[in-house]
Formats: sequence, C-alpha cells, structure tokens
Amino acid sequence: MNINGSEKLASLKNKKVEKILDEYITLLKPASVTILNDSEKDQEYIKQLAVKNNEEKPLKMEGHTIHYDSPKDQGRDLVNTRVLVKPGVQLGKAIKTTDREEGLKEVFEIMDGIMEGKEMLVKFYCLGPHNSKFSLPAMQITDSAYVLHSEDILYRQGFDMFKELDDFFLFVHSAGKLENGVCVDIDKRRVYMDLDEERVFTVNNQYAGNSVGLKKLALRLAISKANKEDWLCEHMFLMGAKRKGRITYFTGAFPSACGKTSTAMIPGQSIIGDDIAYIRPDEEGYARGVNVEQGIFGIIADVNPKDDPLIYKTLTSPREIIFSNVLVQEDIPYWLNMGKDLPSEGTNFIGKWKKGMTVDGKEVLAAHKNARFCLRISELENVDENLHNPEGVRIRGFIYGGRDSDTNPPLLQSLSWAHGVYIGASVESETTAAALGKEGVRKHNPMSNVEFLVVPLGVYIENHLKFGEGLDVPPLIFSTNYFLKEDGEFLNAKTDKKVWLMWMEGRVHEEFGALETPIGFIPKYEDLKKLFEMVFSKAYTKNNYEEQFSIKTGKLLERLDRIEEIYKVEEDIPQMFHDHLEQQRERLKDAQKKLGDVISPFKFE
Ligand code: SPV
Ligand code: MN
Repeated sequence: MNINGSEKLASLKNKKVEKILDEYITLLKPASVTILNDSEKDQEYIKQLAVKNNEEKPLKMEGHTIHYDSPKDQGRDLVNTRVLVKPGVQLGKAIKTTDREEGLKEVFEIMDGIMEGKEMLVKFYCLGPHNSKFSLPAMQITDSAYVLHSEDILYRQGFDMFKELDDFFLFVHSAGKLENGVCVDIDKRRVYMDLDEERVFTVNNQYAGNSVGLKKLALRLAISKANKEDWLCEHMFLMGAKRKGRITYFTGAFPSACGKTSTAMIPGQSIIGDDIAYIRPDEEGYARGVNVEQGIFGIIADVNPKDDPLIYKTLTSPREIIFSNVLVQEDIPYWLNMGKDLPSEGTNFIGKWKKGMTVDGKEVLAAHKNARFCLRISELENVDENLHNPEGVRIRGFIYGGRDSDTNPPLLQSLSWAHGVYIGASVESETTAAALGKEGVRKHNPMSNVEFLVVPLGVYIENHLKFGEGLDVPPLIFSTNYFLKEDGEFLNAKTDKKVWLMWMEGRVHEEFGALETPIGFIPKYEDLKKLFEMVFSKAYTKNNYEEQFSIKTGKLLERLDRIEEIYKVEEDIPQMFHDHLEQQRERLKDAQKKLGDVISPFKFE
C-alpha cells in the first residue's frame, strides 16, 4: 500500500499508531492512504478534497461551503448507537448496549472493504487545550473529507502529542457509498463504542453527531474515563457572565436544541464553549473547566438578527464556515426563522426544493430544523480570553435547562449541592429534531447527558455527589426553563435569559436574596424588576412574575412520580438521591395542603 505522507508517520515513531493503521488498511481496503499533520497545507488539502469529493460545495461568500446529509441522516441515530459490553455487564435502562463480541463481528463485517476505491485519511487531534491536565489525544481515521474539515474547525490539532504516546482515543469512520457526495447505505448505519479499548466504529453516516469522532463519540469515551477518575465530563457550554466589571464562569447543560448555544452567546458576555466541558477540582478547592472543542456545530434555525445578533452577523460575513442542510439559492444559504423571507425554491437536503413540496404526505420545510453551522469560536467577537488556557477557568455555577411547557418555573437555585445533583438528575425535556424520532415527547434527560451516558446512572450520580462534596467552593446549581407556556404562548421572551443569568451571577456574589420554595430558591420580584429595567429598560410586572414563578405543586408532584418510576428500576442509585426525592415530595405535599395546587410566589415572602 502506498502511503502518502509516510514520512510523517515515520516521524511519530509510534508503534501503536502503525499497528492500528496496518489493521484498518487490511480491513477497510482503501485505494490509498493519506497521513495528515497539523500544517496549514494539510488543512487546505482537506478543504479542497471535501469540495472535490462533492461532500461540500463552495457558496457565494468567501470561506462558506454547504454540506448535505441524507434525508434519513439528519440527527443522531439513537437506535444504532450502542455501547459494546462483555457478558454480564449491566449499564441500566437508559443505555443501549450490544454484546461486545457480536457487535464487533457485525461492524467489522460492514466495514470489510468499505473504503474500496476511496482515500483513507488519518489525522491526530487534541481534546481540550494543549499542554494541560485536561488534554486527551485522539486519532481519527475516515474516508470523509467533510468529517476532517469539520474536525479541523472544531478541534485543536494534535499531531505532536502522538510522539511517544500509546494511550489515546481512536475513531474509525466511513461514510460508505456516496451518491452526489451524500451517503446512501443508511440502513447499515452503526455507531459502536468499545469502551474497553477506548475506540469507536461509526459507518454509513455523515451527520456530524454520528460521524465526527471527536464530538459525541469522544464525549462517551470521556464520560467513561471521567467516572473512573473522579472528574466530570459534561454536555455543557462554558461561558463568562459579565457584570460590575467582573467575570464569573458558568457551565450549562441543556438538551440539544433547547437554547444551549444561544445561552452561551448571550450578548455582552463571553463564550468559551457551547457543547462539551471537562471539569476537574483545582488546588484551592474550586471546580475548573475547559472546552473540549474550539468550534461550534450549532443549530442555525432561529438564528436571526433580533435573537442572536452576534451569531447572525458572524454567519453572514466571509470566514470559514460549513453550513449543513440549509436551503441554498444562487449560492446563498437560507434557514428557518432567519428574520427574513425565504426563497420559494432552491436546493436543500432533499435535492431540488419548492415551497409546498411533500414527501410521504408531509410538507418539506425550506431547511431542516436541525440544519447547522460549523465555525471556530475564535471567529466570534465575544470569544473569551481563556478559550485556550491550559488551566481552564473557575466555574461558579452549573445551569441545568430543559424544555418544559407547563411545570418548572423559568429559574431556580438548588437548596444545596446534593439537591442540585437531584435537580440535574431529574431534568425532563420535550424531544427535539436534534435526535431522530418523534418531537415534543417528554423525556427524562439527567444532566442533559442521557443520550451519551455509558456508565450506569447510579455511578454517574454518585460521581457528581462526590465531586461537589470534595470541593471547598462548589459551583451553585441552578435550573432554567425557557419554554414555559400559558394558553399556547411562551411566557418569556427569548432574550429574558440574560436577566436570569445576571441574577445567577449576583447569587454567586451574594448580592441578591431569594425566596425558599419546596423545589428550591427563586428570585425576589423586586430584584427581577430592577434587572429587567437595567438590562432591557423593560417593565416587569407583578403579574409577569406571578404567571412565571408560581409553584405548581400538582404538576410538580406528577413529575416527581414519573422520575421516581424511572429511578425505581435503576440499580445502585445513591440513597442520597432517594432522600432528596422524598424530601421534595414532603415539602410539595405540605405546601399543596396549605396553599393549594398553584401557589403565588408572593406567598413565600
Ligand atoms: C447535539 O445535538 O447535542 C449537538 C449536535 O451538539 S450533535 O450532537 O453533534 O448532533
Ligand atoms: Mn450537544
């Protein structure tokens, strides 16, 4: 086999890498192999290859390209994404598993010869900042230049780390057969995780949540590692909240498509990351976190000049951006709710598109709800100066968000660390287009991480409890709900999240009081009134407050019962979790008896 760039391989002097290459060249049977290093030249090669292979097409604006995924590959595949387990290993109900031997046999059969006639690409990256205790090296093998182009944007380069190294994550991907640059063998799509060997095999897909090894596949391997080593690997953004000339860092876990990126991008604040954080204790007893990534693979629907001015501006100016699954007309990208009228025809993920078109009796929208943009965080005006700091930043607050139309108030603070872990572990959210399946179904999503968990829930929760207990100054824990509705209308403007953030920041610095309710602390009316006035020059009425912050004991108790049902069947859930559930039930029942089914927040003054 002729290997392009074999001198690069030789310079690594890495026997394990060489062995892996031999193994997968034999299995995948590519026509050629190209080894890439961190150079600009190799990054440019990949960009051009993505266009040459038809996986991307240049758009009108300099640096912009469009990539389409198959209509059947527009979100993460929850059915065929599995953890390979040895006989006897139980991971619990939330996690899909396959017997390791059978799974490996199955996926190796699919992979046998899958790269025939294709170029195998090999590249090395670093998860987390360089030269840091957070850094984890990762090797990527793929036949998709789109995947590598995405990784060159989203991750830090890591070639040099592979000199003298034999402990790293491995991702082996093939998009399989392509037609017009789009993969077609979707029925043979598999994403199999082999935790024992810290490697993932993913085939017959291109949607980045399935294909890009360093994203959700590395998240799963790192969750396994973190839970063995007592740190946290979370599906969390990382941002700086700015007030009174100071900066205070928060992480936030939100289910996909529930306002995570737009929270990380609140105007006037700074962003470190929008998706995945590694968090470790520091010597002074604080939690420290880094962004695993250096780019954003963000949902583009709803990005408009009013709600997300910064991202909108960035997306509509020249720079390196991969758009995916949007509508394109005359080489200009359009997406849903972008604040202007969309053309009535163009090209999208189904091919030629015209307004009103249906497929299987369902109208095809101009762009997919899960259409995305991919760019470097350094391209954003609000990039935080600590993006690449090897020490990370001190995290003072965790935020758990969910999509909940009728139960939780917009904002809460937990009564303690352990109560906060209970709150995070009982997040319920209505499903969205980011994962394949029905939308709008209430689903339990602990720490918004359920789709990525590879350790039993009990282990995961225990690790959280221990983590906070081991800190002198644990982050405060908050929960938010941007999606509360009354008579079908949202009770909050999308931009209100800025006020919630300012309140949380003030709580960290002990500048605001709070009201204690059965489910946690809520803000006082006067503080919110002042903040709305200060931030938006907007009146916040007692009526607004009452509608949003009433404690709905009846609905909350129903929710608690649902959560209890789920945890009943999970093994080894720490007793502390059950205690918090029981205490919360008692408090709610008590309040219900005394004050009714829906309690005005003023009653807690
Ligand atoms: C998410 O859906 O949570 C994402 C995008 O961040 S991906 O997981 O890559 O599909
Ligand atoms: Mn995500």
